[in-house]
Amino acid sequence: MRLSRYFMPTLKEDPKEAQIVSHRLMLRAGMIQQSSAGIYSWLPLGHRVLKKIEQVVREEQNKAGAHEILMPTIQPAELWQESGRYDDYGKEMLRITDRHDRGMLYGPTNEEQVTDIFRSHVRSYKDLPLNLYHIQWKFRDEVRPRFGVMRGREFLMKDAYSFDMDYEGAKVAYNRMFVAYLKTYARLGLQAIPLRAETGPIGGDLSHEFIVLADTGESEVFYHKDILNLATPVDGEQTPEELQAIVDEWTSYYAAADDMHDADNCDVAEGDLISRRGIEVGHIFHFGDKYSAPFGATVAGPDGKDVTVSMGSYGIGVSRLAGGIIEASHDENGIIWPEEVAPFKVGLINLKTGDADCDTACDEFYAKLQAADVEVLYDDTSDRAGGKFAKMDLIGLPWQVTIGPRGLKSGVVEFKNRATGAKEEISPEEALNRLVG
Ligand code: P5A
Repeated sequence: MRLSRYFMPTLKEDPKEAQIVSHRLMLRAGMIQQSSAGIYSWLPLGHRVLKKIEQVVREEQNKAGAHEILMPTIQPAELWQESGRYDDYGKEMLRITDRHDRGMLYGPTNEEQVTDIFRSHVRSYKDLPLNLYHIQWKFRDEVRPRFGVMRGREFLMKDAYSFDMDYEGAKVAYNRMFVAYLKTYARLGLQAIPLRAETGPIGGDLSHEFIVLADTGESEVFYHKDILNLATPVDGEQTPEELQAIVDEWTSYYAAADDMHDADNCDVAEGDLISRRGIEVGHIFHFGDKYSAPFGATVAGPDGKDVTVSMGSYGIGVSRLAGGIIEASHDENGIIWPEEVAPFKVGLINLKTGDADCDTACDEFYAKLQAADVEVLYDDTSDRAGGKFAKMDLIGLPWQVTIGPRGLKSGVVEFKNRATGAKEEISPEEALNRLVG
């Protein structure tokens, strides 16, 4: 992409409304624009990041055997009356009336909708286990939308729903999602801590939150320091026993949110207990028959008798993650994207646009990167060099290649690693080799 043709409305000054670094940097990098409180448009750079996060989440859900569907944002009130949550949800639910005076709502979550799909089609234990997920916008009329996309009113969530014959099966589904989450966050360059959690309005008796450490996080967490040294589970199909062993290992260390932490009865040695703030980037629930019972979601078991299915739901805050990753990965100059979610892999800076040799060298380098399918943002504008460097650091692409008249004379380009700041002078061929593949 040529920057001269791109829509990336960066800001030089810090926007006044932004209280935390991710919100400030997302606005400054031209990733998002507020539409109303807690509701945002995603501009090209932000949209690329959002799609990349979504794709990582999708790949790990698919690997875990979940099937992607797409349910609507607008749901009929009847479904929520059937589960009894229509009244419970209160003001957080955005209620709408259609032209026939039918009660509708903008979905804050999809337990009811997916249970309705299930009961319409699944009849036999032979069709289980089943896990259906979608990546869809949600609306919750939060009392205090704040911190940009971190606590929005409209936000993108991945929500998966599992259906099993009994608790044993549901526990395997739960563990499989737990392990998929650990892999997902690791691919996103994040270190996530699972915490035993309250189930709140989703309900159920078993629940974990996944927390990413960041000073601006909304929850205080207490954890055993060694939890940060655990290895991410490896890829591959795991047996129920292997899944359980991984979950047991990760939950054997102490980790609790402040509302679950009891300082007087916590037996972690003082030097081992760490307290930090964190961002909730995922939340998983086992709730058994809370929705399947009122919905009559049953299957015929091997003996022909009907069994009410045991369910769980599993959420990841996809749009929140865009902010969460920035909270975890930035410096005083801007964002530092992990490669998996970077909007482009490399920024190409033409130090002297208008200089015939520089333009030719940059255009050729750009063409070669494109031919090799390397995502590149090419600053071909006539801005001054200082401005170009500052902008590239701000938007945080993992690699920067700078081509200028002086380097060209000695046959080198400058190759910079955004994360470490390390700069090397190497030949254009060597730079290409490092970026391709
Ligand atoms: C699990 C999936 C649920 O809604 N039902 C379907 C269950 N869980 S949850 O904890 O309420 O939300 C899941 C994740 O969504 C993100 N999230 C938000 N992101 C941005 N703005 C918000 N207002 C918001 N609310 C929830 C969080 O990452 C949460 O873990």
